[in-house]
Amino acid sequence: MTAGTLTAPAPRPRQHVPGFPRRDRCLIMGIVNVTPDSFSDGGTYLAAASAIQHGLALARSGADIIDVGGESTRPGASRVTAAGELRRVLPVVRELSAAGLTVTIDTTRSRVAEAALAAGAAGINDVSGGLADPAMARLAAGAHVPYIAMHWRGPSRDMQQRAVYADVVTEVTAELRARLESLLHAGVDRRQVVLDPGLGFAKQPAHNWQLLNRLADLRALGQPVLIGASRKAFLGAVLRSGGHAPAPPARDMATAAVSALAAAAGAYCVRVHDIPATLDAVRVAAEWTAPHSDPAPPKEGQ
Ligand code: PMM
Repeated sequence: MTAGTLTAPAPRPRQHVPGFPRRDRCLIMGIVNVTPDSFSDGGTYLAAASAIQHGLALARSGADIIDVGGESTRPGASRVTAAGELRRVLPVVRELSAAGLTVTIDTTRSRVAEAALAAGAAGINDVSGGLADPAMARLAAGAHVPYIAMHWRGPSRDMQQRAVYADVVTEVTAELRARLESLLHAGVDRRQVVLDPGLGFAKQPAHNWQLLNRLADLRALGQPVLIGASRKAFLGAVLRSGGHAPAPPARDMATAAVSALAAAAGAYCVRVHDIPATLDAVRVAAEWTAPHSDPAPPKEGQ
C-alpha cells in the first residue's frame, strides 16, 4: 500500500489516451449538465442554447474536454427516459463537436452513447463503468473511442445504502479491476480506458478522502485515472461554518485544491465545473512534479 504523497513525481512520459488532447499537465474536463436537477447547476443549462454557450465558455477558459450529461446522478435522483435524455444532449453534443471541441457523453445508456458519438462526441463517460447497460462495452469496443469507467455500485436512487466497505480503497480498486477485465474481454482496447473511483457514488465523505489519499493504489492498475470531486458534498462538509455548508459554487476553491493535489499525485484528468482556478492548480502541479534541474549560476554582472 502506498500513501498519496506530494513528493512522488508523476511518472514520465505522461499517459495519453488516443482521442483525447495531449497535454504536459493533468487534463481538465468541464461539466455541462443539461438537467433540471443536478446538485450544483440543475436547471441552469437545461435549454440547449444556454448549455452550448456554457460549453463554449468552459473551452475558452481552458477546458480540454467538455462532458455533456442529460441525467442527474445526485443521490436519490430518479431516472429520465432514454428519449428524454437524447432530446437534452444531442443538440448540445452536435453543436459543441461541430465547433471543434472534444466532447464526452456522460451516460450509462449505450443507445444514448451511440447517438452522441454519431453526433460528433469523441468519447464516453459512463458512471456505471459498463454495469448499467451490458451493450455499452461492445459499443465502446466497436467505436474505439476513449471510455471512462467509473466505480459504481448501483443506481443513484439508493446508492448511499451501498456505501459499506471494510477497506474502501482495496475494494474500489478490485471492483474497478474487474470492470477493466470485463471491458478488455468485450474487445475494448486497454489504451481507451480511463478509470475513476466515483467520489460520492456509494461513498461516505471518509471513503472519498481515503480514495484521494491513496490514489497510487488505483494508479497501480496501470490505467489513467480521472477524479470528479467538483463541488461535491464532502468538500462542502470541510468548509462548513456555523453548521452550514457553503452552496456548491462556493466550493470551487476547495475543488481547485483537490485538483492540485490529485494532479500532483498523478491523476490524468479532473472533472470540474469551474475552469480558471483548476487550470492554475494543474499547471502548478505540473511544475511541482517536473524534474527541475539546478539553474545555471548567474553570470558576472547579472
Ligand atoms: N460525477 C457526477 C457526474 N458524472 N462522471 C465521472 N466520470 N466522475 C464523477 O465523479 C462524476 C461523473 C456528478 O456530479 P455533477 O452532478 O456535478 O455532474
